[in-house]
Amino acid sequence: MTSPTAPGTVNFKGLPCILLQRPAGDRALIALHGAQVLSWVSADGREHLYLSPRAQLDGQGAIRGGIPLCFPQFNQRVIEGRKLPKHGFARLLHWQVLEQTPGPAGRDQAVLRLTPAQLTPALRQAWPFDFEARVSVTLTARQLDVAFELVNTGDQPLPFALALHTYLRVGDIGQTRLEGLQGAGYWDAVAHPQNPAHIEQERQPGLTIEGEFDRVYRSAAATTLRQPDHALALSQGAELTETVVWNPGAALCAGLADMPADGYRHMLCVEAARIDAPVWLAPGACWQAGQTLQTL
Ligand code: TA6
Repeated sequence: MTSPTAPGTVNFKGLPCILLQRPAGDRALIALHGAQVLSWVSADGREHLYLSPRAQLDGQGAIRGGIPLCFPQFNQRVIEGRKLPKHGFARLLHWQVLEQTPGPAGRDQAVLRLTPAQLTPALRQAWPFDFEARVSVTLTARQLDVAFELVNTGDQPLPFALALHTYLRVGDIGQTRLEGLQGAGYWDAVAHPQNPAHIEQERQPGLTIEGEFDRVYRSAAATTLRQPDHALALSQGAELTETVVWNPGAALCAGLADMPADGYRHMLCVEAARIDAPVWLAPGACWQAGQTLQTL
């Protein structure tokens, strides 16, 4: 982080960002590009999010790491024939700062906004809905909350999917375990890439990751990420009906230009999502959901 670039923002490797901080030392960094949280450090100095050292930070493409926002489409799962970029456009666009709440040590909440004014003509044509999207990031002791809110400002129902594509930092993926998904149905996108309707049931009380792992769990239940020296509790609103767990594994990671070869060893995505049944938001209606991360 270096000198301020615009009122209320800091410059992180060329990207305008908002810095939240608390007296005890907790801090979070949010890029205006994508309204993407890039870093969350708790008061003990521990970084909880993975940001690839090779992430593209030119404000043009998707940033590999932190908490990308996938909206209004998840992956390549087109809704109603409206073809959009993979994972939608929200992570590719510049968001406006709507509010910043001052706390005793600086700001501890920020709200960013996206409206159709930020869309290119091609995106507007592909997705001709009127909306106001807001992302609120709130920092409290040992906890980070990311909330997404959407208002349909148009006069036709608006369909969308959503994922908070959270990249959690881990010391070693081989010593990491994710608990809380036992009993949930899931689609294994590695084993059955063309068939999201192929549902299996999770039997493991704790997931361990060996190789590429890409599953959409039909679960909004809380999970716990356990590492030898630390644990993190994750929860999500009931409207976020799926939890996606993703790690590219060594082979796929080697082909990702914005990841170092060993990057997969230091991250696990645990995503709070709404995928299988997109939301249809009525004109004038407002929809809200979020994810909470808490150190244990
Ligand atoms: O959420 C998991 C996933 O959809 C994977 O299938 C994988 O493609 C990942 O997201 C990352 O996508 P990205 O476009 O950011 O490379």
